[in-house]
Order: sequence, then C-alpha cells, then structure tokens
Amino acid sequence: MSYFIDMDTFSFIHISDLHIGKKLNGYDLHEDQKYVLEKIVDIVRKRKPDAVLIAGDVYDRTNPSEDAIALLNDFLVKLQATGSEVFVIGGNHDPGEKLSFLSNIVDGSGLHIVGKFSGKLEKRSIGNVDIYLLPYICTCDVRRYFPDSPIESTSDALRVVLDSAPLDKDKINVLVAHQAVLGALSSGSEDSIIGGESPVPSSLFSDFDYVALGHIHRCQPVGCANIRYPGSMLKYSIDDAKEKFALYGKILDDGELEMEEIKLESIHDVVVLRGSFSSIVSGGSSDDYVAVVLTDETDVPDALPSLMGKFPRLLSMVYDNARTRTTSDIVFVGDDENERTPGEYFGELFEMIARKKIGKSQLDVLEDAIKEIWGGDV
Ligand SMILES: [Mn+2]
Repeated sequence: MSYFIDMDTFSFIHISDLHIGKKLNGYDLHEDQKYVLEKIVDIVRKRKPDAVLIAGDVYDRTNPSEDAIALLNDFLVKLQATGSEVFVIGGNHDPGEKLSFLSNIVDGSGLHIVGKFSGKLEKRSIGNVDIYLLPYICTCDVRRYFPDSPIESTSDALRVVLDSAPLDKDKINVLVAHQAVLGALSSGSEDSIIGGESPVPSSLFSDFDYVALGHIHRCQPVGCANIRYPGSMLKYSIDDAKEKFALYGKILDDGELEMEEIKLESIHDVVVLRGSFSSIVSGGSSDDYVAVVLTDETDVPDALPSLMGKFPRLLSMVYDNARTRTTSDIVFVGDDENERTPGEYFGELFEMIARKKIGKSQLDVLEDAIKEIWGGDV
C-alpha cells in the first residue's frame, strides 16, 4: 500500500519513551498510559502528518506483560489506521527481537518496526524523504558486525554505522535513533545504563535534516534545532516534574524546519509536597501521584496512614530534618568502609530505610542468605 503524500513539505509527529507497562513506585500506570496514548492518536488524526516517528523505549521492560503488549498493539493499530506512515525503533528498554515480530510482513502496510540493530542501517523512503531507523546500539552490538573497524566508544560505533550508509544529499534525510547525546539534560527518570555507554556528540548527526531522538526523558533540542528529544510521554519519576510533549515538525521544500511542541495531557500529575505534616494534611486531598517530604523535626505518629487516606496514589513519605540529614552523613561518609562486615552494612541500610535497628531474627535471615550465596559469614 502506498499513500499519496504532498512532498512540498514533509510533516511528522515525533514521540519517544512511552515505557508501556511501567509501574511508578508499584502503581500500575495502565490507565494513565492508555489515556495519553489515546491523546497522541487524537493529535495524529488532527494533524495528519506524513509520518509518526517513535524513537524507542516503547516498552518499559524486555519482558512486557500481556496488558502492555495489548496496549501497544491497540495504539499501533489506531495509528496505522490514520493513514500516516508509522516508524518504530527499539530502545534500550525494549525486547528488540520481540518488537520486530512479523515486522517484515507488516512493513508494507505503513507500519515500519526495527526493534534491534542487525548490522545494517535500515532505511525506508516516502516520496523524496529517506528515513533511517537505528535502534539503540552499544559498542558491543556494532563490533560484532564491523570486526575490522576500531570501535572503542559509542561514538565510534555510531560513526561506523552511519558511515556504512551514505546519504543521498538530493533527498530529505531523517534519522530515528535512541542514544544519549552530549549536552542533553536528563529529567531524572532515565535509568542509568549498566555498562556505561557514553553520550555521543551531536556533530555526528550534522548531515541529517532532522534527527528524531529517544532515550532522554526531557523535551529539548540538543546541539541544534533539528536534533531533538520529545521526552517521555508521562512523568516517570518524582524528580521528573517537566511537562510532557509530542513534537510536530514540518520540513519545507526549501529545507527549512518548523517545530511545535504539543503538550500531552495526563489523568494524574506527579507532584512533590514538602512541608510540616499539619500543613500538608490541612491542604486538599489529591488523586495525583504524590511524594511527601515532611519537615517536622520529630516523627509524627501514624503520619503514613493519614497521608495514604488523603492521597490514594501516595508514592513515598520521607522526613527531611536535622536527624535524617545527619543519618545520611553517617551512612555515606566514613573512612572505615573496609572494616565493616556485610551485616553491619546491611544493618545501616535497613536502619536508613526502615528507621529502626535491624533485629536479631532479621540478622539471622541475612546470615543464612549470605552463607547460601557467598558461602561466607555475616
Ligand atoms: Mn527511556
């Protein structure tokens, strides 16, 4: 199937980091995600872009639940029905191979999915626009396919992959990728990546007319106006207080880029309430995801059940006062790290979280576990 596209301008909606299936401090976000995905479909129906670019981390985990799979399926079916061509790449959170399931069959129907890098930079063309689809890569993924190229860093890996597919400069060239780019500001809800892939310089992308990035959860251009992160579709941590957006872009026939940030609505906000217990309980109740920071100098009896009654989506309750500040100093600053036993370390961690001393029976459980796992003593 092919669509008639007015190629005087190329228009697109760019989103990323859906993290379908994510839980926030144990709360299932299914309804929140379903709502915002429906809003994104509404935006696509209204704007009728030539392309929808989804730049990775569509799922939150590599073994998504059936509910998460059903939700993504429903979203992609609705997007495909709008008539826009849909492009999806895998992020570091995605099950690359599973995301690509049957993608070679559906590719002709306007839904293009590249879940995992398989040695070749994938390209699809609509009219005079070439869209390159590069799922998340790490150095080891690329070394395997380019054994003769010296690859020491993520930047090297990306350069090797981009060099392997020379661009047609007579066309509009768009790249969809899922990488950390130098200079991007994090939102606080991205997981740090085990293995420590380093951010790449935006200069690697200088030949593209637009680079649709995913990975960083804060909406921002990085390096220049045509290299952008839309950010995650919802606030995915207490620290992530930034508003959320879909990006709408147009590349005009003279190559000029017009961008618009379209705010994404959500059912519930993520907010941090800070103050004394009495000031917080005297305020209104809220359906939002609420993290409470109590500044009372002494612990308030039954604070937690009271707050849970007021905030059914309470994320956390912590004290920030002279005692907790001192406690954390004791836990994190010390010059005797090498002299403490694992039991003592764990006892400190337990005390910091539970705010009470670890008990004898709990230490016994720990001791058994350590013996079983390490064959050592507490
Ligand atoms: Mn992400």
